Amino acid sequence: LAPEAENPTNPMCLIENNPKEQLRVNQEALKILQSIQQPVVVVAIVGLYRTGKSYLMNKLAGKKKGFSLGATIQAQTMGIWMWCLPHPKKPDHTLVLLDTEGLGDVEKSNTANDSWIFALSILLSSTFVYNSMGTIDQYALEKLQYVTELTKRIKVKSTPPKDSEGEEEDSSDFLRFFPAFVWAVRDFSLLLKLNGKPITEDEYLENALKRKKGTEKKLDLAKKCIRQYFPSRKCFVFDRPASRRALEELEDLPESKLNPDFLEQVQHFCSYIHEQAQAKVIQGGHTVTGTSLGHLVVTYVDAICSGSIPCIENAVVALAQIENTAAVHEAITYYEAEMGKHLKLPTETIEELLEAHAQYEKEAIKVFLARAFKDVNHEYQKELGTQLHAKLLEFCSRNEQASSDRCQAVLTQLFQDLEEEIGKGSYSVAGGYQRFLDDQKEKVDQYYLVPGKGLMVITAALLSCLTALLQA
Ligand SMILES: Nc1nc2c(ncn2[C@@H]2O[C@H](COP(=O)(O)OP(=O)(O)O)[C@@H](O)[C@H]2O)c(=O)[nH]1
Ligand SMILES: [Mg+2]
Repeated sequence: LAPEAENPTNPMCLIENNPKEQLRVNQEALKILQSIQQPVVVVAIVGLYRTGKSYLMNKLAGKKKGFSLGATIQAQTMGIWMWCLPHPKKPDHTLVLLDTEGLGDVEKSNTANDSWIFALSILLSSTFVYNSMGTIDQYALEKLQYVTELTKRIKVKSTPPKDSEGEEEDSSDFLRFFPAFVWAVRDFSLLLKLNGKPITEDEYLENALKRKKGTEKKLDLAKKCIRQYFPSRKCFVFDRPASRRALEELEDLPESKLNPDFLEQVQHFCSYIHEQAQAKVIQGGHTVTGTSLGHLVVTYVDAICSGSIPCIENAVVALAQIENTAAVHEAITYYEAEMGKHLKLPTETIEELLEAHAQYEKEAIKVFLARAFKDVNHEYQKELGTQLHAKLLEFCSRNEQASSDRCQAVLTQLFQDLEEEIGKGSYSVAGGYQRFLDDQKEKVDQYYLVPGKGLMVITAALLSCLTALLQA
């Protein structure tokens, strides 16, 4: 099991939004997020405070308690809360729930940042849930005003398109990287009917998003923006979960005390999200892990705090730099480990080393390509090539060294006897020199026969050893 699957975390504030302050990334939460190497399915929920968002997110987590509900929220930090859980349906994926706290709450959060919280929720999620109470009416659409400001809050490209049709192009660009959109309508009290005929929840939403004669321009724009930015749309309606008095203590109520229709609707919603919500993917089709989601959080919040508009392209470029550097490192580490494991130094021939290099170089490049993305002009792949070549040279010199060391050791052992004889003066007698030459030849022959000496058989070591003996 991956560590993240073993240790589901508790909800933590990831991006803090305190009154009169700038947005701030909570470093502790960031660390936890960045330790997750699995792909992430990111579900964010946004909507006015006290509309049952946290309650619904706890249902998605499959837990009775988790994100604090309205009644207990007083002491909590406002902003975007994060909860990382093993995905209940997708093995090797982590489900990241992002709950927003305090939207529209003038007392406890910095409402000037509300539209940034809204934009960040879109930028970071792969499924974006908009939660509202009652029906999808004028009021609910008005509260979705942030969606009409999105072009002021999110930039897709670092340079604006030059042609006059810029705006149109911009919105088509927008939607390619936007999350799937889900509208959750709570305490829904209408019958799902249109002109007397039963309709689905999705049809209800689509009908509400249609242009209608006589609607305010602002509302029309909100509808148009939702239709344009979110090509994938779903709607879920929920009955009121319990009697008015029971609502306060909803999270402690046994299921038997809840409206069975509500329970079924929650069940339906949860299985849809668990089965259909996709892992987050960014430009270039690269799947986002907890680690890279953490980088995105930092890049976007930094951009906002420095007074600029978060730009998807810039964030992806920054992410690619980090990921591709890591991919080079991972590939080199792989190459070194495999060479170390399979290659016994010194090798008998240089070909042996080169063959191993060719094989593990190929595999290392595969390791690199599996992780790298947006490697413009193969810049990082070239860097990997350079580093692999340097590693090869390093292995060659280690091979030579290992061979030299081995030869040296063999020689030392073989010639030990000779040196002892010389020391004793055994050859300083008549015919001694011839005997010395014979013994020496025998040792040299033996030396050549010892296996595993590698490339450096005729070594400087042997020559110097012989010279030394002659001088002795
Ligand atoms: N009327 C109603 N109240 C709910 C619903 N879900 C939860 N609540 C209650 O509404 C209060 C606020 O819920 P909470 O999930 O904290 O709302 P949030 O501020 O949007 O996150 C709590 O007392 C919940 O028990 C719902 O579907 N309808
Ligand atoms: Mg809440």
